[in-house]
Amino acid sequence: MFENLTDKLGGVFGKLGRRGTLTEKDLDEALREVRLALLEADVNYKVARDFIKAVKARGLSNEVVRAINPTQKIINIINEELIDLLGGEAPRIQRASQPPTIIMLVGLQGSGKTTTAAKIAVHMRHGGDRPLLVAADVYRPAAIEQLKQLGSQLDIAVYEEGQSKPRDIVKHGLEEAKRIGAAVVIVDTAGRLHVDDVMMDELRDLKKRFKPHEILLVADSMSGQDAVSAAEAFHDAVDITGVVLTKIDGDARGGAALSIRAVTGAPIKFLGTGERADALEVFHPDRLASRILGQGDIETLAERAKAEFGEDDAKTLQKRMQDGSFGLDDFLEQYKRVQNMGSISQLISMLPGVGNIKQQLDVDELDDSFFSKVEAIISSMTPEERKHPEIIKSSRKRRIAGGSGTKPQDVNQLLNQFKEAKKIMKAVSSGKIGGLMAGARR
Ligand SMILES: Nc1nc2c(ncn2[C@@H]2O[C@H](COP(=O)(O)OP(=O)(O)O)[C@@H](O)[C@H]2O)c(=O)[nH]1
Ligand SMILES: [Mg+2]
Repeated sequence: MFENLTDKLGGVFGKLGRRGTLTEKDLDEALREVRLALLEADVNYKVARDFIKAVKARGLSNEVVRAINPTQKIINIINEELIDLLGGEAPRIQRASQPPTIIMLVGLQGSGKTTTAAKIAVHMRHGGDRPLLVAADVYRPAAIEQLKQLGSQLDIAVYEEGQSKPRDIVKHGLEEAKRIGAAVVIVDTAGRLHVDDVMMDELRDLKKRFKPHEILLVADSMSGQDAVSAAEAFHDAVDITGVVLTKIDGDARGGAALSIRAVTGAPIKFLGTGERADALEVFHPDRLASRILGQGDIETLAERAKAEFGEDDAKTLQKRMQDGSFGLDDFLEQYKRVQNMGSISQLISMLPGVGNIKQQLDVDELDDSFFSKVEAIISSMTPEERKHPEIIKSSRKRRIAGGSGTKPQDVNQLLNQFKEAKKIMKAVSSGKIGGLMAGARR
């Protein structure tokens, strides 16, 4: 989502990097470009102005003038200010001293409340708490149905009583939570297309009656400055305790995401990164800042790898890589798992320094069609061929290409990639390249 901003900032830093020393004029010029990049990314203008002011004040201080590498120092300052803008490390979900913990989700229609309610329920269950979803969006029957469906898909209890009063639904929902021993109650409320008084009154009423431990604003980061003004309105009405930014997997410019925290003062707690129920990330400002500055996010990548591969699998895999018994079957399976970790373009953007080469890689090309081709080719091989790809010579290549609806060149390419991949695996698993795997197993 922050690609353009990352590119622009990379350009500014690149220019600065060519200078030996940094004058005030250089700094002004660079910061002017940073400000433009922020505005172009749709960052609220006041937020951008204050940000530049803060960076400049520190940039003119001794810490920079005396630095051995002033450009690096400026990048570090921008990094720190970005983390600050994003709100420092966010506190976790506030717990009730007496369960259940009540989490109320608020936000405009379509922002992703219902989806996020289910995601948070999954997240809490993962942490060992039994969740209950409460359907308090009573204005659209489809909304209740949607929550019920998510609940049954994910095997999470849902409390609903059709279109009665939200305050009654929540009251009975809490009784239900006690009955079934749910430690967390997540209330999905009604949203409107625009901020309106009736909706806000209803939310105020729910807040007064039930005193939720968390009131999370669900904000669609694709909707730009509208999301920022809606956030202000919700904050004025119910004092939100945190923000969930959804749809950051989209290609919006991302500035809203950077502004909401500054405008409301409420911490960002989660990021929604896709439609699936597991597409929720705990928000870490330092990681996002690092991603924005083109320095990647190895920590998130490693966490996802760990979640997808698990510790035991990783060990088995490592062994097979080391002793060379890793075949194309394994290759295909790993491919599929990597796909589960997120889209290739998402994963690539988490690698440090990849911003620069991203244009050269036709990343979109790498996504779905690439995977289905790989899958088709491998499926057309015999088990023997998968285990010992070196036996695949030209006549076998032609047969496989025919069977998978591809060209012999495609088969060739895959075999070469596999050979390269195997070399890398061997190096990684024998500890020559330790970083990523070690991270994944932490
Ligand atoms: N790509 C993407 N889509 C999302 C995300 N969160 C929600 N959505 C989609 O946004 C649409 C509206 O979501 P919904 O939960 O019904 O919004 P609500 O009206 O606020 O309850 C649905 O199509 C969701 O699948 C996200 O993080 N990424
Ligand atoms: Mg909804």
